[in-house]
Formats: sequence, C-alpha cells, structure tokens
Amino acid sequence: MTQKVTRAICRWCHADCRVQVHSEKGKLVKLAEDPTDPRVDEILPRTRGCPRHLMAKEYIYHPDRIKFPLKRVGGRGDNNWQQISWAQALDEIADKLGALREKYGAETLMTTHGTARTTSWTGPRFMNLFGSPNTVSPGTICYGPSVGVGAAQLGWPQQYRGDVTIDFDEKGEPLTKCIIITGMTISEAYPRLWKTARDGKKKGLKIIVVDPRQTKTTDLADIWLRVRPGTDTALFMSMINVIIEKELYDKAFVDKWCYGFAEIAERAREYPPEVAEKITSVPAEKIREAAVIYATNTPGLSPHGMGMEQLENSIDAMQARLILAAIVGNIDVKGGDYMTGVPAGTPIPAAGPNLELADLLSDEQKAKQIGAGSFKLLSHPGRELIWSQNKNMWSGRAQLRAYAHYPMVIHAMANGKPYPVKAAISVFSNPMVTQANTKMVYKALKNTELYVVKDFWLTPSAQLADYVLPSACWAERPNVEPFGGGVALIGGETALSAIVPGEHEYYTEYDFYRGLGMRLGQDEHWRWETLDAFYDERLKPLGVTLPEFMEKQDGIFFPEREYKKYEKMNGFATPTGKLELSSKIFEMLGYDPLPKFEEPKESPISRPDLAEKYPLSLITGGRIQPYYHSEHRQIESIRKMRPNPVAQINPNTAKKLGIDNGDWMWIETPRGVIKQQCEYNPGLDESVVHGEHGWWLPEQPGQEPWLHGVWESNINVLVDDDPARCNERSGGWPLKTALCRVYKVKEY
Ligand SMILES: Nc1nc2c(c(=O)[nH]1)N[C@H]1C(S)=C(S)[C@@H](COP(=O)(O)OP(=O)(O)OC[C@H]3O[C@@H](n4cnc5c(=O)[nH]c(N)nc54)[C@H](O)[C@@H]3O)O[C@H]1N2
Ligand SMILES: Nc1nc2c(c(=O)[nH]1)N[C@H]1C(S)=C(S)[C@@H](COP(=O)(O)OP(=O)(O)OC[C@H]3O[C@@H](n4cnc5c(=O)[nH]c(N)nc54)[C@H](O)[C@@H]3O)O[C@H]1N2
Ligand code: SF4
Ligand SMILES: [Mo]
Repeated sequence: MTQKVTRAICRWCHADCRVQVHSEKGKLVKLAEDPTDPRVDEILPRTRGCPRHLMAKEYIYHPDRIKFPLKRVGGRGDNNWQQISWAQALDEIADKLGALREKYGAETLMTTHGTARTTSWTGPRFMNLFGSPNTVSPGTICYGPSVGVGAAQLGWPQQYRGDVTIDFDEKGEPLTKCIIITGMTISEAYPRLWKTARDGKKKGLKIIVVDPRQTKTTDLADIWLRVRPGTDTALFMSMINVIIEKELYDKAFVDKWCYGFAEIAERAREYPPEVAEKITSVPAEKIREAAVIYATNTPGLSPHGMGMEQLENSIDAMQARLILAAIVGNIDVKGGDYMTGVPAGTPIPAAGPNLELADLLSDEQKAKQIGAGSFKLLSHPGRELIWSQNKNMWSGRAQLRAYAHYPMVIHAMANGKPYPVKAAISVFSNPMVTQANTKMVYKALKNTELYVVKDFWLTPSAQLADYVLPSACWAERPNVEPFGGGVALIGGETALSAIVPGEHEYYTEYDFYRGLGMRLGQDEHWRWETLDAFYDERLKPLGVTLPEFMEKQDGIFFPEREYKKYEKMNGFATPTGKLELSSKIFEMLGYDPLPKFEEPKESPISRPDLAEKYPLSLITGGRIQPYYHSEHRQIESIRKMRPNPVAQINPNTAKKLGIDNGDWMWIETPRGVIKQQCEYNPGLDESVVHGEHGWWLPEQPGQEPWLHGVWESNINVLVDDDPARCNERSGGWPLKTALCRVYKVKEY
C-alpha cells in the first residue's frame, strides 16, 4: 500500500511548524520536515530536533487517550465513567445548558480556554450567541496585556510575542541591530527566535536580556540585567530617563508622531539609575550602559514574555517598554518592532476576534461580565473603547477579546457572588493545573451543576467533570494559522482519520460548539458543516478554497510587509491620532495614563511581617523542554527525559537550609505547600526560588483525593488569585511574585 503524504500544522507548541505526515489508511507512519514551510530554516531539523515530534505515535495512539464521549457515573471525582455516543452527549449537555440558562440566566455559564493550539474563536462565538459574557482565558496573563497596551497606545494590538524572529538581508546580515528580551526563555519556548537570535549574534546583533534567573537566554546576552522579580517598570523607566537625558531619542519621530513626550519625560525623571538600582537591584551603571546600547543600535526589537506579562505591575512595565521602543524610533521600521496590521482595504482572511461575534452579545449581558467593573482594560469596557478607535483603520483586525476576570469568576463559582455561576466548559484547558490557586479552582468546579471538559486525556480537571469529550489533534483536523505576528497565514490539511468506527471518535472544537449551538437555536451562525467548509469560506478573500490554497499557493499567504504605515495612514488609530506616550484610553478608563512602578504586594519590602515566615521570593513557570504546560507527563519517552518537577535555588541559600542538589524540597506559601526536586542555579539571586508549573502525575489514581497527584507538585497550589493582588487595569494575577519558604523533605 502506498503511503499518503499530507502537509499538516503541528500545534504541540506555538512554533506551529508545518510538517509532512506520512500515513497509511489514515494512520500515522512517520513525520518529516516540510520544505515548503517558508520558515523551515528557522528551526533545527524538526523531526530530529523536536522531542515532541519524536514521540508523535506514542501520543496519538496512547492507550489512555479518551476515545469516545464519557459520562460520569456515581459521585463527582470518583473516576467512574460510562461511554456514550456523541449525539447523546451533545443532546444532554445542550438540554442542561438550556435549563440552567432558564434558572439562573445565561451568565451562569463560564468557559475556560487554554493557550492557542486549536480554533480559539469557537468558544467565545458560542458564548456570545448563548448570551454569556463570562469567557475566561489565560490571555489575561499571556499576551492579553501587551495586546491591550499596544491597542491603546499604538492603535494596533502590537504583539511582542515569540513568533517574531530576527530577519536578515540578502547578504545574511541581521536587519535588527539590538534585541532586548524581557522575561522570556526563548531557548525553551520559542525555537525560531532562539535560532535566529543565535545566528544574529554571530553577525554582531547586540543582545540585552532582562531576567532575574540565569538561563540559556541570559548566557547568550551581551548584557544581562538581573532584575529583582516584579520591578521591570522601574528598570525601563530608568532607561527612558537615561535616553532622554542624554538626548539619544529620535527627535524627529517623537515631534511628528508622538503625543505626551513632556509628560513621560517628567515621569521618567523620577527614575534616575541610582533610584532604579535600589528598586531593581540592577547596578546603575549597567542600566546606563544598556540604555545607550539600545538607543544607539537601532533598529531594535523588544520581545517580551511571561516574566513581564505575569507581573502585578505588568501593564506599566509594558507601557514603559513600548515607550522606550517608540522614542528611539523603532516602531514599524524594518528590523524594528513591526506593527503587523494590514491597513484598511487589503483583502485578508477574517481573523479570530472577528469570528467571535462579540457585537451580538447584548449590552445588558455585557454589563454582567464578572470583574469588568474592576479591571477594565481587557474586559468589555476597554474593548468597546479601543474598538471604537481603531476599527476603521485596520481592516477590522485590531479587535480585542473581552475577557471576564478569571479569578473572580472562579470565586463566583465557589461562593455564588455576585451571582451563581453554575455551569462550566473547559476546552483545551486544564484549570486544576494551570490556573492560580488550585484549592479555589477545586472548590469552584466541585460546586458546579454542570462541568464539561473536552481534552485528549483524563486530566485532574476532567476528573471533576460530568462529561469528558474526546478531541481531534492537529493531525486529525485542518488548521489555518496566522504567523509572522498575525497577518500571514499558513494552511495545513487533515492528515489522519479522526473517526474510525469502533476505535475512536474525535471531534474538533468546531464540531463540538457547532453541535451545541445547533441544539440551542444558533443555527444561522454555524452554517458551515465542517471546519474544512469554514476554512474554505475564510479563505474566500484570497479567491481559494483550502485544498486550492494548499495546491496552488503551498498553503501560504504572506502579504508584502509595509513599514512606517503611519505615514500612509496619516497617523495612529488612537484618540489623538498619534502614538500615545501618555495614553488617552487609559485616562478615559479612569487610570493613570503613564507608567509607574509599584512594589509587588507580596514581597519582602511590602510585607516584612509575612517575610519573617516566608523569606524567599517565588517565581514560577519558566518554560521547559520537552513539556508544554501541563501536557505530555503520560508520554513515557518524554517523561524519561525529565521525570520530576524541578525547583531552582541558589546553592548558597540551599546549603544554609541543608538542601543538596537533587534533594526533594517543600515549597510553601501562605496558600499551601508542594514539593519539587532541588536544582542548584548559581546565577539565581540568593533570595529567589524558581518552581516549574504544569505538574500533575497521570500515573497516580484519578479519583479523589489524588486526582492524578494534583496536590503534590503543582505550583499553582501556591499562587495567589486574590483580586486585590491583581494588576489594577488588566486583572492579571501574580504568577511571578510571591513570598515562600523552602525546606528539605525528610524521609521516614
Ligand atoms: N504558575 C504558573 N501558571 C501558569 C503559567 C506560569 O508561567 N506559571 N503560565 C500560564 C500561561 S502563559 C498559559 S498560556 C496557561 C496555559 O494553560 P492551559 O492552556 O490550560 O495549559 P495546557 O496544559 O497547555 O493545555 C490544557 C489542556 O489542553 C489539552 N489540549 C491540547 N491541545 C488540544 C486540542 O487541540 N484540543 C483540545 N480539546 N484539547 C487540547 C491538553 O491535553 C491539556 O490538558 O498556563 C498558565 N499557567
Ligand atoms: N516548551 C515549551 N514551550 C512553550 C510553552 C511550554 O509550556 N513549554 N508555553 C508556551 C506559552 S503559552 C507561552 S506564554 C510561552 C512563554 O514563554 P516565555 O515568555 O519565555 O515565559 P517563561 O518561560 O515563563 O519565561 C519567563 C522568564 O521570566 C523570568 N522572570 C520571572 N520573573 C520575572 C520578572 O519579574 N521580570 C523579568 N524580566 N523576568 C522574570 C523567568 O525567570 C523566566 O526565565 O511559551 C510558549 N512555549
Ligand atoms: S512541537 Fe516541535 S514540531 Fe511541533 S510546532 Fe513545536 S517545535 Fe514545531
Ligand atoms: Mo501562555
């Protein structure tokens, strides 16, 4: 039998590589590199270099993968399941949702979505049509903040995320002269940026890294700024101060295109390097040196990661970093911080947010969004305001998602306030492991009248569900994905059989939400019977169907880049029409228009009382290979590479506590205690501990109290979700700052 070769997009991480899938009768034979992926050279040979790919068969054909819909039998958390058909599952879930909507109102349904690895827009679309504003997402602490800040100040949701790469000219010289990487482990998390940054460095690219922890990324840096956790705003404000004082900023650009220079200059005067040194622990001289290198090596690129998104002071830090990039003239220039948008009039396929139909949710329901009154930037109030500014300039692409506040929704589920949230759906999301304050998440999920999980595995979250539904993975469905910052698209076709009667019935997220929507009166909005049919429609502006897109264009859409688009568009899509160094949108929402540093609310400085018992600072979740968040712990060959959760600590601190490299240690915060294995990191500040996230233990029993070991090493047991500690504008919860203590696990 001949093998079929299909080009599909791997979504086991955000690199979204396109790969060739060799199959026989719909079953995987092997994966190979796809030379028609234009980004193929940006990663080392994937089939050899990527651990997740090496185990593809083990994953896809794993005996524990959920193969048919399951319905709970007995008590919640008993790990007792009955196999049912998809029709029964969808009928029953839709019936229950309808009844709960009658009883409590549509807002009683919340959905949790995880990080982008499938059609993220399907859930919000269903929710908007169902009538609930309570979609929550890690987006609030994962690039939602930078999208919000970019949309407010630039008029375009600039995403300084890891799908940026260093570009090179025809001679192989880097177009970017300097990159400042903040709070990002690119070696583990962003393979393409990692590869191009290393190539660039060989050709003179200057690299500045801001991170409290020594990593492979800091090892690559020309200058490593080892900030005290949570203090990035002060560092960037100080760099702005130096650049303005030394008059190294781009005067022509600032005069012509920016609003609020005098205001930011005045605010930055509060942060001379000597003051910033006291706050950040970065020596004043190093701050000066970094500022000068950054300002004199333009164009520069300034990607950041979770080390900035997940701070209590995140929004201010992002504002300051954006202002830094703006005043040296890096915005939207070749080799700089490119604004990925396409000006109005360019034919492009509809993007995720536009597919969510947020405008069909009534104002009355929007007003019920939990947390929107407290945290306005990323919820409906901010979205409406920003959208009203920029919808005409950017082909309708610069739309923000509007999230309810995740912790406050969880609290509503647990406590019934401000109103009962009694139904929940988790799709590609594992809140018992990835959301802050696991004990509260547990209480919330236990208190639901209906909980549905759609995943590949019986995760700790799934163990608390009433229905668990099987899912098609990337190879079993088509994917059309943005890359290059959001506008370029790459397509992939279905390579393997999702449905094999008697063996497995994997549905896509689209099938699932459409199935519910059709049963709940949303027929007209789900007119495409399949995801393929939907993609055919989505690609219409390009004049092709998905198969034609693959065949005629190699599945690539890459619009010509246009730089300095503000010249052509005569400004920025902001209230003043300028790039706002002082933000009118923030002002209209009732917030400070300028960035300012605030001490994390749980630090040795703000809480000396608590620091007596918990003297160390905990940062969490630095990415690790070969894992992706809470995934892959059941894949034997992957688990062998990294069998245990690891926490890093400076050897001097550990030795004082009698902890050896490799010992198990307890990590305790006011929220709880878990254990991880000690790894000495001599580059880590002596007062800081770093703990891995994503750990559950599939090998442990699924029923309560174990829930697959969710209480043993899961760092989110320790993380706070108190709204009082969340960022006051975005509501982001503090994943990177907490007080803790550690002690050795004694064997008895
Ligand atoms: N303490 C701490 N917590 C963190 C972080 C941190 O740094 N520190 N990082 C946060 C960040 S940035 C993020 S984005 C979140 C991520 O949080 P999540 O998105 O919840 O994490 P994952 O474990 O990637 O995915 C959850 C589930 O989705 C399933 N899944 C994967 N692909 C598919 C699919 O195609 N369809 C379906 N139906 N299911 C699928 C997986 O099997 C997995 O069980 O975690 C956050 N949590
Ligand atoms: N292998 C793998 N790849 C992944 C993922 C995965 O789980 N596994 N997850 C994907 C997802 S959803 C995301 S969001 C990205 C995230 O990837 P990154 O953005 O790279 O996030 P982290 O790995 O959490 O890196 C955060 C870094 O910030 C540092 N940090 C902690 N506190 C501070 C601080 O106060 N200031 C500064 N400046 N730095 C600080 C930490 O030490 C750490 O090195 O990775 C994506 N890629
Ligand atoms: S898991 Fe590997 S092959 Fe798949 S997208 Fe990520 S880097 Fe590419
Ligand atoms: Mo993320």
